[in-house]
This record gives sequence, C-alpha cells and structure tokens, in this order.
Amino acid sequence: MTNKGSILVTTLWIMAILALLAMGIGFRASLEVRLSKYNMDRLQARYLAKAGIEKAKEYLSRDINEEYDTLYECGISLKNEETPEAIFGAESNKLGSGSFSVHYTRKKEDEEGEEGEEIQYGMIDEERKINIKLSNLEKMANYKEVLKRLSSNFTEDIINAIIDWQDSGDVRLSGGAEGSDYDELGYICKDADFESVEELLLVKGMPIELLDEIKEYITVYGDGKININTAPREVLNAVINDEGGRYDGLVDSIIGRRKAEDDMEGTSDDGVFKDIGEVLSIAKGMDGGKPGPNFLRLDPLSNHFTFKSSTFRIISHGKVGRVTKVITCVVNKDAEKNPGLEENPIKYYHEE
Ligand SMILES: [Ca+2]
Ligand SMILES: [Ca+2]
Repeated sequence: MTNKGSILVTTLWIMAILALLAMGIGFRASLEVRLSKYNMDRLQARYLAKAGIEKAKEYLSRDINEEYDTLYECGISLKNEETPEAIFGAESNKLGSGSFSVHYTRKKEDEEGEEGEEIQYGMIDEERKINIKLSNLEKMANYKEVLKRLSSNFTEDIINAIIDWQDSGDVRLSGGAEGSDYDELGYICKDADFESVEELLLVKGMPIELLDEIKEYITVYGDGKININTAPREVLNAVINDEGGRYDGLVDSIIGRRKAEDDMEGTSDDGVFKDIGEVLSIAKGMDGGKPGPNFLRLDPLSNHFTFKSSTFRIISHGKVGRVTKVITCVVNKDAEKNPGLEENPIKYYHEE
C-alpha cells in the first residue's frame, strides 16, 4: 500500500515537471518565431529602403531640366500628369508585404504663424542651405553677418573659432581657438574645411544647442551658392536681410512668388526663378519700378544665388508591418550622370 502510494506521488511529480518543461519549450519557441519574424521584417524593410534610394537616383539621373529646381520638382522632371507623391509615395511603391516611400518633413508655414510639419515627397537639395566650409563662406562678403542673422547664438567668438578651425594659418582670431588651445581636448586644430556639419562640435566653444538650432540650414555640400527657389525663409533672411529687418518685405515677396496662387510651398503651381533678373525685377517692383533700396540691397548679392541644384538628400523609408527602416543618402547628380568625372556620386550614406 505504501509502495503504491509513493509510486503515484512520484508519477504525479514527474508529470508536473514534464508539463512545466513542455510549457517552457512552447513559450521559447513562440518567442523565437516572433523574433525571427521581426528580423525578417527588418531585413525586408532595409532592402525596401534601399530600393527607394535606387529609384530616387534613377530619377535624378534622368532629369532633363537644366534650368531650375524647386521644392516641388526637386532634382527631377515631372511629366504632365505626374506628381512627386505618385512617384515616391508608399501607395505607388508596394513590393511583397511592404512598401517604400521617399519623403521628408518640412516646417509648415501658415499665415497664423502656427508651427507644424508637412510631408514633402521626393528629394531635398543641399543648395538650399548655407555652406559652412570656409572656402565657400568666404565667397560671401559679409558672411559673419549672415551667420549672426541665422542665429542670435552665433557670437563673434564662436564664428572666429570656426574660422580658426578651418583656416590654414595658426594666428588666433579674437575669441577664437588655434593649435595649443586644443591640447586639453586631446586633438589638434584641423586647419582645413569642414567635411560634415557635425564637425562643428569639434570646434572649441561650439554649443550643441546652436548646432541643433541651425543644422537644417547649413551644409558642407555644393559650391556655396544658394538655390533661391528652394531656400527656407531662415536662409533667405540670413543672406538678404539686415539687422533692423529692413528687407523683411523683400524676403516675403520672394517667398510669395514661390508660393504662388495656393499660398503654399512645394505644390504644383509654385512660381520659379530662372535667373537673377527675375529676382531683381521683384525688388525693382517694390521700389516703384526703378532701382531703390530693395534693388540696391539685392543686386550686390546676385552671385550668391543659383536656381538649379546638384546635390540631393534622399531619405528613403522602407516599411513592413510595424517595422520601418530609414536610409539617408546624399548624392551628387552631376557625378551620378557623368561617370567620367571620376567623382564618387555618394557624398553621405547612413542607415538608421
Ligand atoms: Ca587655423
Ligand atoms: Ca504653391
């Protein structure tokens, strides 16, 4: 009797342990299934994002418009019925169980001055920004004033340190930093042009908050000329306006002409500047038809502007289920079009 009882108890114990084991294995297996599904989705999303980059490069290399680039038609030539969303939106780019989309978010500008963001399909040019390489900055006669207008946190000292970092000389500008000033930081002063925007943080005294504030408006790509068709208000204001804001109206008029009928940027009706004469005639119009203050302000700045861009940022989003992979790539279109130039068309590549 005692024997039978203990056998029963032992059997029950073994069964309980086996049941627990089975549950454990089952839980692990389902976890692994979910994990590998996630990894597969991630891999697919990554390749979808890559497909978006390739599609964008293909469109850039087929651009036939040699005259201008706008926010709406940025780096590409649209045929009659085409829209950037129809080419680059997720709806048109479904592949397998996922999709890709090439777009970016832009600060929205509306009359009430309300802050917001909107999605713009397609690429974004780098020529819309101020080029902070010293060799390009120096092409602007009053570049220190331009930087100060970009942010009130740009002090004379920081600007001088940025110049010292890039100029070949070892003479310290007032409030700047050269050679031995970098000893305590453990690296040497570069004495050459910036190669990335983030490099600003290596400059002694440069606050990270300032970089966050201005990074949308500065670049190291392109030849330093600013595309007046795509430049954001902040950049136009920095280049054209003065301390007292006397040329607010001029900046408004340029943007107003770009917005056109629907009063919105980046839409199909957008106005286009094809040469500096068209911009100067707006200034002249404001001056009452003859060269006045607006014209005289803008005319000497003429060679700071361009109407066509050559470097484009492609931000491609690959999506499978709830997984999104983003790849950002900066491409030089001219190098992409002419392999004979022997210049690497890819200027920047980053997978998140
Ligand atoms: Ca130097
Ligand atoms: Ca418009």
